[in-house]
Amino acid sequence: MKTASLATLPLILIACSAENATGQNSAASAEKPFRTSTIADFDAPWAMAFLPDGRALVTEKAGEMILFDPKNGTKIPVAGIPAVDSAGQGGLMDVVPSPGFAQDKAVYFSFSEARDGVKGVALARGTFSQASDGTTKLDKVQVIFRATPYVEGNGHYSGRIAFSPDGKHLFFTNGERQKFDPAQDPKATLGKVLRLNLDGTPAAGNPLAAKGFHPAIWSYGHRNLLGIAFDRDGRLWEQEMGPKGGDEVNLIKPGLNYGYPLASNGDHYDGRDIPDHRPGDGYEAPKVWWNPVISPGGLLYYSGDMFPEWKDSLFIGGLSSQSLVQVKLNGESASKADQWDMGARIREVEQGPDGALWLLEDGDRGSQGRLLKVTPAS
Ligand SMILES: [Ca+2]
Ligand SMILES: [Ca+2]
Repeated sequence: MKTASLATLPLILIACSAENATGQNSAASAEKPFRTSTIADFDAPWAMAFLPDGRALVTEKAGEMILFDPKNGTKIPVAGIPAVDSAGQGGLMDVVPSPGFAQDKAVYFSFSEARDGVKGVALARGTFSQASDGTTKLDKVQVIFRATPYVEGNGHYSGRIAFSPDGKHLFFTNGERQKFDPAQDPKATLGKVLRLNLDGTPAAGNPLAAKGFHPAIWSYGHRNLLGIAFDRDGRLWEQEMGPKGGDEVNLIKPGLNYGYPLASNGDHYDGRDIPDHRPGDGYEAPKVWWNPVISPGGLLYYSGDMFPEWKDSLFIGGLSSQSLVQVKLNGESASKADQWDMGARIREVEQGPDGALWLLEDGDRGSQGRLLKVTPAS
């Protein structure tokens, strides 16, 4: 016995080194505190959300919603999604189940649409059901809110959805559609965070309605808002794609003006200057900003147990930066933490029921649209 184990020991060591040299744990990924597993492949996915039973709804930009079961990899198309205008940045966008999904089976989703020659982002709601043969659909689909106004162009729709922690309100983001000034226009919902009732009507008590603003507006002066998330204390965090050199994470408070296009730590892509944020300018400055930009595509507030060291952090999917970005929160302040190279444009970050992190790659510019699961390295 003793002789045999001594003789095999060098071989075992050699085998281990070879596996490390050629396997998935490359030198670069070995620095990460997590391992990344490829779970599925989608066609230009945009968003995902877990249902209470552990399955997930995934949207694809061209207009498909898919019920995905991580246990067995089954994909079932969800019927009943209206026609979407999938051009440029537009398409089928966010999907989030109702806070009361276990009882009401309601699913909220956003998409871009063309009407009378102009385009905008719409918020819709339908009732989820699955027949005994497995087919799945949304019934009674209704558009419950439309951005104001619809304009020409295919950019900066935003369209992210988040429910308040008490489940009574829906926050919805409307991008400024690459038109700049609507972000400061009190009558337009473009470039705004909106607070709605669950039926899509403007919530009572919104902070600027009495001043003549559109009654849905909660905060303004935003550009392209591709993530909103509540933290454990009920604070609302938002990320937006800023202009050149001005990506932001903001703490959203009611009635405040976040400055775009009058203040930004970045500048216009055509080279025109935008005054930087400075104390006393009347605009809310970002808590964290990036130059060069990361191109934030999706935002998650991490509350799971699988990565205890990640608690009270925001995670951002980076598009042009092809990265997963961590921002640590401490009360009302935020600071940059890690930024890991993922080798693909990351569009969406979600937390699974067990606290694993799930990522969706964007399907554009060489990225494949894979669904990735992130779990601890050891
Ligand atoms: Ca999501
Ligand atoms: Ca500037």
